[in-house]
Amino acid sequence: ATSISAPALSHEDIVRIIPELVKRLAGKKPLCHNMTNLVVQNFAANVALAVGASPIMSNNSMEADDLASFGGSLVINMGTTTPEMRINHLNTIAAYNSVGGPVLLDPVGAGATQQRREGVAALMRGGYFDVIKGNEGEIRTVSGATGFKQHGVDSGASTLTLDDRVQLVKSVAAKERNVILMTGETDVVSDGERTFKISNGHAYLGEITGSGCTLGTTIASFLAVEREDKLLAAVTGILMYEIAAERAAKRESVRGPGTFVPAFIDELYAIRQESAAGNGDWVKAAKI
Ligand code: ATP
Ligand code: TZP
Ligand code: MG
Ligand code: MG
Repeated sequence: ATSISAPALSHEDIVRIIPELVKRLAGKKPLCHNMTNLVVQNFAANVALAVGASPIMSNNSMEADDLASFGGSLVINMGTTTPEMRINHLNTIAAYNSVGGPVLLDPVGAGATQQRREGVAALMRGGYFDVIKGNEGEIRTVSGATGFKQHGVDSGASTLTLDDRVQLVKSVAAKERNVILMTGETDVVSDGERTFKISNGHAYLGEITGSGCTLGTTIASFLAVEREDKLLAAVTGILMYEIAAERAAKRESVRGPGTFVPAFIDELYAIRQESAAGNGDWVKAAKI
């Protein structure tokens, strides 16, 4: 079986199951195929390695069938996309969809420009995404909302209450029949039936580029080894990522965003090693 079954995902399930899933990822080292933006290539590859996946950064859809046959997952990140890239994205999504390979979409900056609004709609018409993750402006755009504007890739201050965010995420997940994650200081994630609010993480994540993008790579890595319960894969990725950030920020050597990044990669690696050795105590820090 590819699923560690616990549909309710109670707090006890989380403490027991999540470290097991981190261990499983470490044991399987699945391929995580990233079609991501020009900013985060190296950071995303390092995060994939730290959590226990095998990254390949490839934007060439001519090799998509070969890559999809290796049993891994795909990240589509719109951060620095172009019209030609959209064709590569659509062809690669089709290759993964046809073999049942998991696909995650990060519609970076979706609410900022007409090109991006059209781009995200074209991708969603063109294929199935197991998980769509984004900040508030991005997920609002995915939901079809108009009449507000993102000023770039950052969300800016939230204009929705937490209850509004929960309702929106839940309804989009039910409509798209997938998992929707809206990130922020509190992350909201839902499969349309089960919805979680997660308030781990650290403010430094908002002060570095690529924290949203590399969270996507992390969740996709878990989707490669947990295909049945996509919400469990997403929650596992979020908790590993955010608890690693909390641990890194506490280190004496960390003085700001610059020193945070290498410490963060070290803590992702440490959590993987602890879990692989059967020590799942780290997950007790979960605020879910
Ligand atoms: P934005 O550019 O709007 O910041 P993003 O795509 O970079 O969006 P974020 O919403 O920053 O994504 O989320 C990335 C990760 O950082 C998530 O795990 C989120 O929970 C975490 N995060 C961001 N800001 C904070 C914060 N102030 N406190 C705790 N965690 C945070
Ligand atoms: N510009 C285009 S993509 C990108 C920037 C700065 C990275 C965005 O990364 P994140 O993870 O959404 O902060
Ligand atoms: Mg950001
Ligand atoms: Mg982002």
